[in-house]
Amino acid sequence: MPETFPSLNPSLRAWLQAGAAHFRPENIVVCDGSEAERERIQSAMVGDGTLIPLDPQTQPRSFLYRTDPSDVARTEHLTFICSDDRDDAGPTNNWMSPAEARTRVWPLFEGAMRGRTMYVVPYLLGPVGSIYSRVGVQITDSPYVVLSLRIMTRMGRVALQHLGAGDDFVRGIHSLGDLHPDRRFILHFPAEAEIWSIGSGYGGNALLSKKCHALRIESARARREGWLAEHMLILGITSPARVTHYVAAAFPSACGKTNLAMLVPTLPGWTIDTVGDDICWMHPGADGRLWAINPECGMFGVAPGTGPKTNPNAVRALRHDVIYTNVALRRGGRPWWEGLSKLEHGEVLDDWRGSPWVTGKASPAAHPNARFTVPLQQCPTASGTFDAPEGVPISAILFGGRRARVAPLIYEARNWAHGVYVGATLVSETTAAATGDVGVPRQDPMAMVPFCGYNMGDYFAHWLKVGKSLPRAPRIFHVNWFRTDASGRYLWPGFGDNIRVLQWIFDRLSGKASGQETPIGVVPRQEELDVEGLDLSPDRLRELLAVDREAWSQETRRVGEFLRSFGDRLPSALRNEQAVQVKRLLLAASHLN
Ligand code: GTP
Ligand code: SPV
Ligand code: MN
Repeated sequence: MPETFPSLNPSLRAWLQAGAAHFRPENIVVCDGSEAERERIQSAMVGDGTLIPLDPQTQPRSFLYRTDPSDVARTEHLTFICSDDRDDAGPTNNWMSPAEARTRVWPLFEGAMRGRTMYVVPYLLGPVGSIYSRVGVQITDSPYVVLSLRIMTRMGRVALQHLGAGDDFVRGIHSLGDLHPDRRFILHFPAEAEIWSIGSGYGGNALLSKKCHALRIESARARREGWLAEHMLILGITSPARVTHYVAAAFPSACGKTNLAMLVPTLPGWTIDTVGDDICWMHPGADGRLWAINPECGMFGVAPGTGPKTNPNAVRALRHDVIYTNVALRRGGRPWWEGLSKLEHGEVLDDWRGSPWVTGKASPAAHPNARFTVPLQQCPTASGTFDAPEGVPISAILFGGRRARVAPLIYEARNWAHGVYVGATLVSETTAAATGDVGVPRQDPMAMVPFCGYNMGDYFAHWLKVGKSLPRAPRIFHVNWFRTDASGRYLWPGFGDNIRVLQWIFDRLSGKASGQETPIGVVPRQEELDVEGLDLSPDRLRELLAVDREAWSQETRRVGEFLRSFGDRLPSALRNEQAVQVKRLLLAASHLN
């Protein structure tokens, strides 16, 4: 094992030396991000059977990776914020004292890399040359993580160039450990800008650049510095009149960000520009607007449900150079998942675990949280704006979730403070992106409950403060593509037809649509929504836009309890918004619109 890293800057070198002494790897590789390095790692993994090459004719340079069956999604109950004061983590985070982290978790790293290679992965979050970009260095003993980070981030030499002689980088240590859930921990030290992750090789648990760094660590830094690090897609939309607006949208995990970020509009003359599909950093600009960059340059997208009808742009992006995780495999080396294509009757596949699976079997062939990892530039609607150092100006922010009932298709907040209340009271049904029950409604403010690195009461206050400082703050909307009828069918077609909802947002921004006031905000008048060509009766449209007083009164009571859990950290402005909503609902007629 080499004792020095002659080419690296002294603070990085010292940290790596201390790490290597504790983890005791057999080899150390400092990654440069080159094509040759990628090929070396790939062929070693193909050689030892951990990476399965797909059909080179139809899936060039694409591979399947299977994770341990106990390690298939983020594990929020094993994810902790390690701050000195428990209150700084807040009621929505797990907390561990730094002292306990040292006695309980640090020893798990001792000798954890024995017999393995320790990869040192420098990465840049954000465009090259942007003043908003940040450097991280992840130590990992998983070659799959290295290949994934190479797609998700600007990795290697370019990151070291950004760092230069400086000390300002986020330190991430990651080891697969023994992959046992009892010895799995994902710890964050926001004050030290450090991440420790052990016992998982999956997604946000292991690609530390993503949720751990770009959200949990950076949200805490953003609060100190006056900007916002959010779980949002970034999308540019151009109307037939050639007006362009950029929007950012926060939906919880597996609730439609990647899909909305690359929709194929079903209305003629509209075009889109995919800037980001998961994470968004927004800074107040000199012009009084919020400017957004995507810290990532790849997508780690949900495979099931992605097909030529629902998301043709994703299917096109997946033509080559993809790493698939936990999808099924057709004989002949083509990947498959529920919603991709029709199988032949009686066709036998390997399921996500590698066991034989026959069409018609009740359990899915692909894991419900199976993913594709692919460079953003392979998305046909990514025009390169994601590389712009200054980012894009945001006209509207959307909050949304999966709600079978209650939440209408779209409504607009009355102003910024009300919009923060709408975001803070977001409810969505849980999905397979995290372990635990699926389909249970939960409070997920700004879709950030799993990702906020500090007390969310303070986070709400920060949102209010940022908005106050903006002369041209974005307008705030709430959307719900997932409302169902009595038989459980989606009322709204979704996907490409979501452009119809975006069109209403354009009409609100230009002043063309007056909408209709309700106690929860402004909803479209039925005639303001273009539903031409849809198989949608006026009754169903009415149901989609309905705001039911009884349902909303119950909802608002539950929301009140949730907000009270923040105690005196809850900003008084949100307490006021809550009181206003209660009052408006009391005064309203039972049929609100
Ligand atoms: P994360 O990567 O976990 O943060 O997820 P995401 O928010 O990017 O969700 P994604 O776009 O990958 O969608 C998750 C699931 O929701 C997929 O199975 C999609 O097919 C489905 N979905 C996305 N958009 C819509 C929509 O407009 N309508 C319906 N019915 N389903 C949708
Ligand atoms: C999410 O769960 O919101 C994701 C996938 O984007 S992961 O990277 O696993 O967090
Ligand atoms: Mn996500």
